[in-house]
Amino acid sequence: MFDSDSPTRRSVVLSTSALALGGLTALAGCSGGGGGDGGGGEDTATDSGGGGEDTATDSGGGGDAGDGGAGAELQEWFSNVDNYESVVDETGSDQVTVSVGAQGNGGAFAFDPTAIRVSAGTTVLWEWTGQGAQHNVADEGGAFESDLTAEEGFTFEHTFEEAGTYRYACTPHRSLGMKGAVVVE
Ligand SMILES: [Cu+2]
Repeated sequence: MFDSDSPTRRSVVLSTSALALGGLTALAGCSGGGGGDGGGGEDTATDSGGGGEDTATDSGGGGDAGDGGAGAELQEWFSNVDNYESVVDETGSDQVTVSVGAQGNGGAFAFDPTAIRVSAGTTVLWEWTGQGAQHNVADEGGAFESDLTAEEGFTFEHTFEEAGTYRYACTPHRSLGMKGAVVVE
């Protein structure tokens, strides 16, 4: 019984897997083509103003984003920040105000604007809303750090003389996504 049955079964299995393979191959062919279309983007660099060499700017890639584009670098920094959309261009302003304790990240745990682009020599003034408990402003690289306070109207300022990308966070709420960035050019 089984002896006569098994060749049939096997051939069924074989042809099924052959079909499956065929299907996979077809799929792979499709997605390969699609990827090619999407990845070609030479004009993606306009998006972030980064040094954008050629391909790496594409968001999908795990590739070497670290090349120089501030955009890709910030994308990762802001991966757990729910109020980040883009870098707000404030180049040409002498002073820019960022509120501390703006709505976002599940409460008043955000900076607003989250990310700004300024010219060298610009002073950034952080102003506390008084909401969401105690906050501070602490640069990841140690370039500046404010007091930790919940006082409404408290201010802290820093003048950015050196070009670069400065990532900062509120120390107690960093893990909630209370993060910001200043891109100085
Ligand atoms: Cu905070």
